[in-house]
Amino acid sequence: MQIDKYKIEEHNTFLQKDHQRKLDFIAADIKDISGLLQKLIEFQVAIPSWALGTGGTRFGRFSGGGEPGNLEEKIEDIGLLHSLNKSSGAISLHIPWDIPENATHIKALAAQHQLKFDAMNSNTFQNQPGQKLSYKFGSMQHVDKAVRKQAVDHNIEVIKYGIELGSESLTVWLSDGSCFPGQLNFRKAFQNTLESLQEVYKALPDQWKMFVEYKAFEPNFYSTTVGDWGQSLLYTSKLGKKAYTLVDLGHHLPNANIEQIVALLLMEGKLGGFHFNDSKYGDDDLTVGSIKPYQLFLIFNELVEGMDAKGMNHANDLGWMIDASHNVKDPLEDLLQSVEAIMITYAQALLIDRRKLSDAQMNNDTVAAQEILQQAFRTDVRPLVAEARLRSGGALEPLTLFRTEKVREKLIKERGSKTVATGL
Ligand code: AFD
Ligand code: MN
Ligand code: MN
Repeated sequence: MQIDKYKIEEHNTFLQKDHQRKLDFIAADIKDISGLLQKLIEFQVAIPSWALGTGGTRFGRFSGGGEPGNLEEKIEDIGLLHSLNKSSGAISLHIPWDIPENATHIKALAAQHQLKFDAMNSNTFQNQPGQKLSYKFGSMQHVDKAVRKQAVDHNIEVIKYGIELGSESLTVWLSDGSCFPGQLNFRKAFQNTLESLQEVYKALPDQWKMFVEYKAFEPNFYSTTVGDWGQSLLYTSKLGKKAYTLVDLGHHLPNANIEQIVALLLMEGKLGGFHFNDSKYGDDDLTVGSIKPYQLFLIFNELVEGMDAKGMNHANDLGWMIDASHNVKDPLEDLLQSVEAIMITYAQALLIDRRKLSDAQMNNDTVAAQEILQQAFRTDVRPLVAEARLRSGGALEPLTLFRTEKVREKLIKERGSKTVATGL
């Protein structure tokens, strides 16, 4: 389903006066408001094709109904989100969960919804029906060369799908590792994985990037073969210029200083992109900004500062994507909240007085440095984000409109209440 343009206009007209009052209030304190709004307008966050259905745990799954049953319906759902917030103009596909059988048709459908194809994701953490060899003991790290080759071939196939769709990056997340001490020779596992990644790297088209995602634990509980940013950086450094480290916010051990990791990867030119989510305990895949909004702000502070220092384009030079799971919320509502949280945080980071912060650092003025950061963090930038949306043709309050338009009810009517989207 789609939301008619006039519904968005009606909604905006109704809220306009109130919005303008709030915008005028904050605009009075901002020097280059049109420059700032332009950055917000350009910033797009990709939605993963696996986040449109209800997630689950190993204990159960409680479907919410009206879930997309195929790739076309997933594209329609993201198109709907994008028409509301104008900030989610890209889709990230997971193969084989979402094989584009007819690439021309899928490309045209996405273009109709103004969506681009972001990173392609491979899957060697599950066995697929009809698959010859098992990934039970790993894929790219496997002791058996035939299993490693199967994983490499799969990744090369994913690249081929991506080329057909106009994607320009591949994300490799490996669940490889071991569950018990002694199970694995760490050095051999690393070498095998490196060799496998090198094979895939060779198949990358020139302008493509390869993202190597790390994760501390799970599904393996003793060791993970790409377990942290240091290990990912080792692989990507050895692979070459087109290989980058991908940071998923939920993939660190508790209290890791993610903002420092981000700053250093960026400095080394090795930060490729992000999987946004939030977590309390582990890889919880909760709504972005719902648990540690200040940490997210500190990360964006490093991103903006680090990208500006290198003259990078905020919108295009890194890959921005959500990676979340929705066990109890409506996935579409959750994604609207997540994108909003990212936009708010990005806007706050843009407000930081860089010169003053740098002076405070040079003078060892800890108190001033903290004040400068918190001044930006405590500013209510929601009217700025809403104004950027308004100027791009989106809704002032996407979530409100989603509810008043009864989108989920309509999707359930269209698709039924017992639908299951592909994914985890
Ligand atoms: C995993 C990883 C990785 C993977 C995704 C699949 O974060 O990004 O593609 O979830 O659902 O935890
Ligand atoms: Mn991820
Ligand atoms: Mn994850």
